[in-house]
Amino acid sequence: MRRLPPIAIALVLVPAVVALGPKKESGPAEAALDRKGLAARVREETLSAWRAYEADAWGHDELKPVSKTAKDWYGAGQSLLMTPVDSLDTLLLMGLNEQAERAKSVILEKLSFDRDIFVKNFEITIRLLGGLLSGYQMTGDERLLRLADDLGTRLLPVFGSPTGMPYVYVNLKTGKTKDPKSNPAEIGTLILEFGTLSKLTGKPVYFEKAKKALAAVYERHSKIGLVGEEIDVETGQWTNRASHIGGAIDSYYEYLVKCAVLFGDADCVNMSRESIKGVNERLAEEAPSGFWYGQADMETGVRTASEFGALHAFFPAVLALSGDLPRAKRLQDSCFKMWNLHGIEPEVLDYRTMKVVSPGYQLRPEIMESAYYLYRYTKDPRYLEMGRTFLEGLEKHCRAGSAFTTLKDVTTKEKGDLMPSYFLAETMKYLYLLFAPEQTLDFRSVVFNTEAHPLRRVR
Ligand code: DMJ
Repeated sequence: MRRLPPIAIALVLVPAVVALGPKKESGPAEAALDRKGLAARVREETLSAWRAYEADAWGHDELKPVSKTAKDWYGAGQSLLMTPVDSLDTLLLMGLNEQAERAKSVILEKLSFDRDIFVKNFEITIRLLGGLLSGYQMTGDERLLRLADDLGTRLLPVFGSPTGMPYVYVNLKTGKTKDPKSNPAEIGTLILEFGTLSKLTGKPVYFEKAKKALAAVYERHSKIGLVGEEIDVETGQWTNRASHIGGAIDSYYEYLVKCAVLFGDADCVNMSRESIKGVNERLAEEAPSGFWYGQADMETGVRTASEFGALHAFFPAVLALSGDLPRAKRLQDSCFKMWNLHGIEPEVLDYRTMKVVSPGYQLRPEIMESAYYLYRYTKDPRYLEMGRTFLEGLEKHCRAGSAFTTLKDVTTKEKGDLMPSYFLAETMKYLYLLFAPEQTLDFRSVVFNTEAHPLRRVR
């Protein structure tokens, strides 16, 4: 595998980006917490969940662990191997080499993108393109890069709208596109994967299309620096003015910051700085229950809701990465409060009343991701303790046979029946990396895509 320079070096070479990286704090001494034992426990749980996938859903997209059946996103016979592709780098990082080898083999033998199906560009990019690229960078197996290049080529027609912003769906065989009503997250969460593909293949078109799309959202921000929840990619008009940091917008902010870090792109440095400023000025809120980020009209700034949930919990990580540790720490404390209300976090909470608005838990990783970033930057053992609480909550409430399942309701703990591919890609990976020795993965030498696939800078 080609060794690539750590991001730390890139930051020195690109002074504009330096401001985005927080200084490492000298934190309190590590608590007497059995990190080694916890890392081993996460690894065991991952192995057992993977085995359940192998036993009951092998070759399919995802496992339904309660009914012990499988889910294929695009219908029977159309599996795109979401779980193997999403899990490959997690298995490698945990040293589960036999399982990683089987995942890689099934990908190389069975994964074909020559399919007459409309796929969701965003999901396919973050899970499959991201997974293939990190898999390639970790194994050096050129066949994974060829698959990524083939997929990238088939996704490219998605950018064919008058504004350059992608349609929601693209047909992998015909290149036809559909659904012009999209959102900042689905439009703006492509540049890490497409950009890395450009660098690895020497084809600039991927980076250019994704950057044009990202900039097209940014250019349409309101006078007060906010973006809305839905936009028509053909007209460029906002069709929903609700502004927040939750689903449909979330990873747009994440990728502005990470584009600056991974590529040292000066436009992304400016766009991310301005965007995070708008969010802090207009959406942050001090409430009796803590420090949160709510919802406002993107034009007027009038507050429209005080909702925060599992998806919003990515933001402490982004704040930390952008250099704002004080806000990151305070927000993570609020997230932890949200988790502890019912021993597992709800999809949405009203932080003014502290009542659950949407009661499901989709095995989401964001809160673990933020604990991991904060631990890496501060070395404060409180984040390890948080991680242990998250792991115990998962084991207590989400276990389904030897795997894990979503919950329909965190207040009753009624179970759903799905182990989404991001559970092994993200949730277990971030928990493992939180407890594992730092040399397992040099945090500063990679940028994680929004599906937790670690991407290395390519020169
Ligand atoms: C993942 O697919 C990604 O993290 C995405 O950005 C948001 N949703 C899920 C996890 O919750």
